[in-house]
Amino acid sequence: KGEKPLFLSTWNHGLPANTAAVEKLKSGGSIIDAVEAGVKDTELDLSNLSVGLQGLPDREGITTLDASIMSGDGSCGAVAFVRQVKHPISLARVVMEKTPHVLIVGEGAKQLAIAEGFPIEKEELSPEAKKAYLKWKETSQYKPIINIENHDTIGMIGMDAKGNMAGSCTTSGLSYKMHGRVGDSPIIGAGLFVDNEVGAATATGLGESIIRICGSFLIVELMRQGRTPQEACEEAVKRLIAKNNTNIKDIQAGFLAMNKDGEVGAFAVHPGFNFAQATSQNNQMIDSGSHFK
Ligand code: SD4
Repeated sequence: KGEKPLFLSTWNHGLPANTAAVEKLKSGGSIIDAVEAGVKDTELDLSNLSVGLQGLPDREGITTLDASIMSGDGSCGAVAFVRQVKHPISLARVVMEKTPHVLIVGEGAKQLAIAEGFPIEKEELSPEAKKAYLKWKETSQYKPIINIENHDTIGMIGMDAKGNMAGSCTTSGLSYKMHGRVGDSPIIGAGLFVDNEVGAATATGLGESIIRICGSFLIVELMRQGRTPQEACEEAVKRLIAKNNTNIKDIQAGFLAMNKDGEVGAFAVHPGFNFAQATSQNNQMIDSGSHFK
């Protein structure tokens, strides 16, 4: 059915991320190397205000990062509420490969980064983030705005030519969140889930709404029961809407999925969600369908 290798990544920055992932595979890297290299590209993208240290800060003016990585054999690692680390995805990989744990947060994650020789960056907002933060402080209104300020998390899922799957997800989370808030991206099963026997899924959008339904795990389990990736994504969106019904017009969330045959699916609550799909020859943006039109 589908072509392998195959990569799916959220939003426009998914294009260069997919390119980096495909290159990594071509140069002999593993599928885990590929999904790490892919989103590292986004973590360095200064134009992206929702991923990496250039991301918009929380209410206190501090940028804190969340990331997770998972392999199709069930190995996984994540970090949350991390400061001053440029590549939280690589730190998540350290958690997966070098510790007996799955999730390490905050100061402990920074200590791990230091122990592993990660550079610790100066805590300083980028000029663009600072400008946006100061403007936000004038009113300090917190309301998640769909598809405008909170839409740039990168979630990537991929499969190599042999059918091994992996995924990665990295974000600065929602802008102007409460200090210490953690979203879906570092929560295995919410922002990311991968199982070589079935398929993989990742999420973007309002993390709280995604955690509530264990979105990515739900999609993989629906595929295990025989749904196509597209049907599974649509069902997850339906479930999300049912569980977040009171304020659904303010909530955007989108899901990406692939199964082990290389079939793909994508669906969102509202219009505006797009993703990049790459094989070794091809890399293109696709608009996802949505529940509300
Ligand atoms: C979060 N899911 O922290 C992230 C935000 C996001 O695209 O996906 N933006 O809730």
